[in-house]
Amino acid sequence: MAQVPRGRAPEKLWRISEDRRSRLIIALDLHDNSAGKQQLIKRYTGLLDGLREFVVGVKIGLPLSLSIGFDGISEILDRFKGEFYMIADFKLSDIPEIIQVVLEGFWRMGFDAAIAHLFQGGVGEVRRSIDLFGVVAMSHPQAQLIQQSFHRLLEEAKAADVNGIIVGATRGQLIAEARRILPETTILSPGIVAQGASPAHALRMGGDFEIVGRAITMAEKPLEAARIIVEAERDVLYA
Ligand code: NUP
Repeated sequence: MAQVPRGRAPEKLWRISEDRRSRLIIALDLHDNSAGKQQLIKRYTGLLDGLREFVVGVKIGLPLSLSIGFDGISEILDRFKGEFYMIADFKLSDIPEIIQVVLEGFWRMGFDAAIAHLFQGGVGEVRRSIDLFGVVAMSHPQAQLIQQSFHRLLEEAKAADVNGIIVGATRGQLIAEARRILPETTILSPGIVAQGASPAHALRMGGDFEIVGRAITMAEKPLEAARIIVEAERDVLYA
């Protein structure tokens, strides 16, 4: 298995982003047991089909796994991994050996990247089969403990040579600080609209990509919601 070089920028994500002139990653946190699996998969693939024009990455975690199972996720990956950068967000926080095994499993499924915590230590020891993003600052207001360790986690991210970091869009000053300390690192920021940050705010503060879930997935017109966010991003990027 080819290994991802430590610290390398997530090339596929940047390439798709440049082609689409977008920095939007969708969080597909859909959890629904109201229909059969195949029906749900059809509904979700229909959503992604429609969003192709604006979205560059797809973030998948436990909610969707509970809804359609890992087999269902594999179907989605097989169909869309050529078109989107696929991120497994299970916020791994285990010993390095186990994280390594999990990354191999994700790689086999077709994921391009995974998100892991850094506070447990040892992420630098993990042999990577896919890109790895480390959580440095979370978006929710209760993330006090993590926030107190912000600079320490940035050091850990640097030492572990992760391929990018997660800094909540609700924490603009921390995005700016992360950009100052790690100028080359790719920064992904969740927390847009549903958690209070406005579209493109994270980019203005020095972030690179915006992760958006409910503001799109629960919108009456998801394509329209995605378009509004991407247009705000383009105003910042190509002004
Ligand atoms: O700090 C974080 N905040 C956050 O919301 C780190 C995350 N990975 N997320 C994820 O981003 C969260 O699990 C969800 O999938 C997404 C935000 O969704 P929404 O608030 O846009 O619906």
